[in-house]
Amino acid sequence: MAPDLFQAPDYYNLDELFTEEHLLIRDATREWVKRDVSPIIEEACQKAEFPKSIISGLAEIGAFGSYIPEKYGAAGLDQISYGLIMQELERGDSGVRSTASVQSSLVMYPIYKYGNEEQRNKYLPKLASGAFIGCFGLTEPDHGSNPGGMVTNIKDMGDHYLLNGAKMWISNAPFADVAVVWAKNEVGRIKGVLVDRGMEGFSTPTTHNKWSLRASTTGELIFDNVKIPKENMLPNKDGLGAPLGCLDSARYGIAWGAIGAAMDCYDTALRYAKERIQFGKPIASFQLQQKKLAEMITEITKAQLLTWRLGVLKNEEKATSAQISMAKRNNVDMALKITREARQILGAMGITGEYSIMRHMMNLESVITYEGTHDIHLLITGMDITGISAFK
Ligand code: TGC
Ligand code: FAD
Repeated sequence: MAPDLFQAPDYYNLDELFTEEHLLIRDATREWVKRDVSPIIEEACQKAEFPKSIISGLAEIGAFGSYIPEKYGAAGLDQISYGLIMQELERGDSGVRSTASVQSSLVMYPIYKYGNEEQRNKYLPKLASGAFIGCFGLTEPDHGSNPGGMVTNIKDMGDHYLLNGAKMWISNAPFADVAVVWAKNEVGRIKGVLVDRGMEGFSTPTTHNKWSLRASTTGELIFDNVKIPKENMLPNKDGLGAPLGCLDSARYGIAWGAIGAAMDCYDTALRYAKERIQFGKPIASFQLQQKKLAEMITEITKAQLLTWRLGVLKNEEKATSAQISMAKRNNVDMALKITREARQILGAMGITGEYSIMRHMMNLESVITYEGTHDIHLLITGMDITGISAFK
């Protein structure tokens, strides 16, 4: 793979909107990605392997539970710092960002928000340090966009619960130490339970043959009469709003992450266009190529501004779920379109693993689907502005 020469575009001087701490955190993550992710990520993707060697580095840069308080071993940062970390990780690869966002927003967040103090103390320090990897089981074979229809169920057996059912498409499932699993109780109320690796009747087969997000391992969670100790239930929130609250946090991180992937493709295409000579001139001198590049930087800049504002609202605890949906949908779509244009600028070279563009493009096909599909987020905006749900 070509050396990582990434230079981040900042067309509207957005750096002036960030604090010194934000910039330090972002630059440290950027450097870490250049040093520890870029040299190995292409091979990991080709082999369809999550590079476990980066887990300790992710923990050291504070990517696991960035905004969870320091007393639980995490970094205790603000929401913009979390977003900037996600941006830089996804600049390297969406699969790397996925691992950090699942760990932070889908595993540590529910334990912190919905768990009790014993559960926080038991799991959060291990998750923050990377000693434990977690996963989040919401999607089922027959319930993707409609998680409220889930059939995975939990029965109160007196001194324990019995868990039955299956989850599908679960990031990090095959090697996760703990799974945050959503299941219905006897009266159909959705509850969150912590399922530890090794519990009898719990298995996690790997999902093979993915063309997308190959550096992130995906699998199933299968529960066959799994005995769940009573202390493993998350006590402080139930109902569909509980998992959806975690998704708000993860979708927010993805909105930032997608900008990273887009910036990487734009930067690669710009450099290539200035160096590649055809008809005796750099291809960057041709108006059609300039149009592509000019439109890319315009879209990236709009997404940066949207997302910075969302970060400010998030810090003030004022960001709504619908605002987060708009940013996730807009930014992932923007990034995917940029990967396609950037790929064309590189001609045949664009399809090779020598450059990151095709890898980003394939990754983003998952990102536009998971955490709520492109169309579901549009309908969430529609519901918010009309007051009418298209789902009912
Ligand atoms: P609806 O009736 O609208 O809502 C049910 C309850 O939930 C509340 N709620 C939310 N709470 C917090 N955050 C949100 N974003 C919320 N949206 C809704 C709502 O107020 C209500 O509460 P209550 O107290 O009245 O019961 O629910 P619905 O069944 O009509 O469905 C709405 C819909 C379609 C928007 C929702 O189900 C949805 O978002 N579907 C998409 C599913 C999804 O995003 N799945 C993601 C799985 S995890 C994943 O993909 C991880 S990828 C990991 C990686 O990065 O690798
Ligand atoms: P479906 O819900 O079957 O949707 C298929 C199509 O129908 C989509 O285009 C959708 O937009 C459209 N559609 C559905 N309903 C409507 C409607 N009402 N109106 C209009 N159009 C509609 N899940 C987890 O729980 N944990 C994870 O860690 C996780 N990781 C993932 C990793 C990867 C690589 C992938 C690809 C997925 C992951 N998912 C995970 C699952 C993901 O969240 C779901 O794939 C997603 O929510 C969509 O569900 P589905 O694939 O079943 O599609």
